[in-house]
Amino acid sequence: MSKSPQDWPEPIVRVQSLSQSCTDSIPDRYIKPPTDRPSSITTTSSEDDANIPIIDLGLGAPYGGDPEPEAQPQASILRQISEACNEWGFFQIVNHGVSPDLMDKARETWREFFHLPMEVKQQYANSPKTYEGYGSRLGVEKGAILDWSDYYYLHYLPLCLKDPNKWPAMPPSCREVFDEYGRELVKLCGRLMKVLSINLGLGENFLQNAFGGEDIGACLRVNFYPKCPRPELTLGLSSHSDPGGMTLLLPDDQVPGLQVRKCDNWITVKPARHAFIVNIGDQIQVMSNAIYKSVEHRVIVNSDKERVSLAFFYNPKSDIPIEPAKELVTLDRPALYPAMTFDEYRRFIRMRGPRGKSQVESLKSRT
Ligand SMILES: O=C(O)CCC(=O)C(=O)O
Repeated sequence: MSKSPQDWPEPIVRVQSLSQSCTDSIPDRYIKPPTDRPSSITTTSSEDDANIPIIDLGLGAPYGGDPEPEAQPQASILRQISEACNEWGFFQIVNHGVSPDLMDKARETWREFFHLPMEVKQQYANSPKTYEGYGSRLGVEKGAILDWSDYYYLHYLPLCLKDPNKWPAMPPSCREVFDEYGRELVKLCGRLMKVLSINLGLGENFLQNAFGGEDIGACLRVNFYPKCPRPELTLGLSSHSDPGGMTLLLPDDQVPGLQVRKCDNWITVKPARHAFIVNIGDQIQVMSNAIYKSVEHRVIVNSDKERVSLAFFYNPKSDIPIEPAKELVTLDRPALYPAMTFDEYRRFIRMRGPRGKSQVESLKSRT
C-alpha cells in the first residue's frame, strides 16, 4: 500500500470562506452527481418519522463523581443495544454518565474556534500526512468532488500521539475542555466495548483486549458545516462508514443533518437532548466477522444554519493485526476478512476519502 502523500493535490479552499462569498450558487467542485444528492431517494412519511433507537444507560451524570464504572449493565440495556447493533449499527444513548454541561461546553468551544479570524485558524492548517489540524478535504484524489465542510482533527490517545501543541490555543479553554471531554469519552467507550463483547458472546474484556488493552487509539474530528446556498446539490460529508472501532458523535443540538442508510433509504437522525450517537465502525465489523456491521452515513447541509458536530473515534492500537475473533469463526461462517493493522487500513482510507462501504467490502475479496 502506498505511503500517505505529504501535501494536498490542489490548493485548499476553506468552505467557510466560500459560504461567505457565494450567495446563490456553489462552485462545481462541490456539486455531487445526481444519484448522490440529498433528494436522490424520495422518502415516505413513515421513513420521515423513523429514528435510530434511543437507549437509556441509567448512569446519570457524574457531577464530580463516577457512576460505578465496573457495574454490570442490566439485561434490558444489553438487549436493547444488541437489537440496535443488529438492526441499525447506530443508536443514541442518554443518561450515559457524561455531564451535559461538559458536552455543551465542548461543542460551543469548538464553534468559537471556527468563528475565529481565518489567519488564526490557518496556523493549524493540516496536511494529508497525518490529517491533524484544520482541514477542508478528505482524500487526495486530484479533481475529486469535495464536501461542503471544514474540520479539525486531533489525537487524544495513544499518549505518544497526544500533542496539545497541535490543539488550538484559542479559545483559551479549548485544550482543557478537550482533555476532560476525551477522558470522559474514553471511559464511556470502555463501558460500551464491554456491552458489545458480552452481546457477541465473548468475554466482557475481549474486544478491549483485542483492540490493544490500555493502548487503544482515540481521536476527534470536529466537523463544521457552513450555511450553503444550494444544499440540494451537495453534501456536508459524503456517504461513508467509519474506519475505526466505534464512534461517539455529539451532534449539533439545534440543527439536524446526519442521515443513516437503512436498506435503500436515508433516515435523518433526530438527536435526543444531550445524547451521544453511537455507531459501529469497520474494525468491529471485522472482529465480529460481520455479525455487527458498520453502516453508511452522510451529512446534509442547509441554507439557514451552520452545523457543528464532534465525532470521537475509538480505535484499535494502530500496529496490531485486527482479524475476526476465532470464537466467531465456524465452518458455516469462515473468516470473512484477513488480518490487517489499523495503520494499513487507515492509509488506504486516507488516500481515497469517503466512499460508502467500498473500503471494508473490498477486504472480503482478499481472503
Ligand atoms: O456530522 C455528523 O453528524 C456526522 C459526522 C461523521 O459522520 C464523521 O465525522 O465521520
